[in-house]
Amino acid sequence: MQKGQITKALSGFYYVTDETKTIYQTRARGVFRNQNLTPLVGDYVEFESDNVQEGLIQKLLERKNELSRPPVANVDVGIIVMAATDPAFSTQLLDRFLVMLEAKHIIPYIVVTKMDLLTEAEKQLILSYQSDYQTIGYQMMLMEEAEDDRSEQLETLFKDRFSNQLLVFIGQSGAGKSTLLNVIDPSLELKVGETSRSLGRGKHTTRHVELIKVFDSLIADTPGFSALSFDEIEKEELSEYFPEMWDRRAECKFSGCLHVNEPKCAVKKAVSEGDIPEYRYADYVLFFEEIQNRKPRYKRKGESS
Ligand SMILES: Nc1nc2c(ncn2[C@@H]2O[C@H](COP(=O)(O)OP(=O)(O)O)[C@@H](O)[C@H]2O)c(=O)[nH]1
Ligand SMILES: [Mg+2]
Ligand SMILES: [Zn+2]
Repeated sequence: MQKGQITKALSGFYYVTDETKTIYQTRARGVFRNQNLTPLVGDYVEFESDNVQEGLIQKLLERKNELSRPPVANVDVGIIVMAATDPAFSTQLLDRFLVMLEAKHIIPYIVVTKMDLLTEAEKQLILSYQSDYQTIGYQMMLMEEAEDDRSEQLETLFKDRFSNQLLVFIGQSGAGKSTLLNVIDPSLELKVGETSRSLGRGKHTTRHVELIKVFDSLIADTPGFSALSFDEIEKEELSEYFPEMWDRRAECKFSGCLHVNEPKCAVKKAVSEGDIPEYRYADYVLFFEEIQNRKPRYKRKGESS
């Protein structure tokens, strides 16, 4: 049995790349369909093949995580692209992305674009956010204006931090994702200023997902998280996805403290003393209420009652 990773899915074929970087065109065993299992790009698989044109995937290995939009498994890093302005910088949107990545055990990395459009005073505000988020433990890179510096900055980032990682790009339309990817790999020739579901290389059908190799990383060619609701998160687990709150939970009076209405709460104390920014806590409460008020879900197939 051979082992590899699915790096592209197209028209019922799965392209599996093995350790030697050889790509095999394979199909999935019929048994997956009966078990309601769909191989995803990013899956590690066992397959059998006599030649690169034909092969059969026999087994899907366990997934670390999976996204539905784009349909990708085993994502390591989520690069959140946030514009400093146009569209306006929003800590609430950033916190939403961060929670979604944390819940999937994907390491967030924040890149702020359009710094060149800011006044000095506006720059100071972004720098204060950078300091807040780095204190929590998140990396936040502010993009230099000059094209040359940018590509150097990004090449270093990719080679030092993202080697052998599977990445997805996340961010609002207009945030600068395509622009950024073009700087990282000019051969992508992505159109900028266009709203498109895909990052835009080649012909796309809805069944087409491909991992693009950039330096030693793989990038999913479709931006992640088009839906921004917390459907899969329960309110009791939400504080796990705010690292600065999770770290303080042992100091709360009540075990299982949700940091909302409880007295002697270490999180609320940290907010009042300025150790946790008020906007972070406000977003926590907002998301908490969103989860609490969401409509009961219809039971999914396979869920017991
Ligand atoms: N001034 C400035 N404009 C930028 C920057 N990055 C992207 N843009 C512009 O923002 C618009 C949207 O960029 P695009 O890459 O298409 O965003 P996407 O929707 O996230 O892929 C385009 O007009 C880009 O030229 C930047 O760092 N500075
Ligand atoms: Mg784009
Ligand atoms: Zn608490």
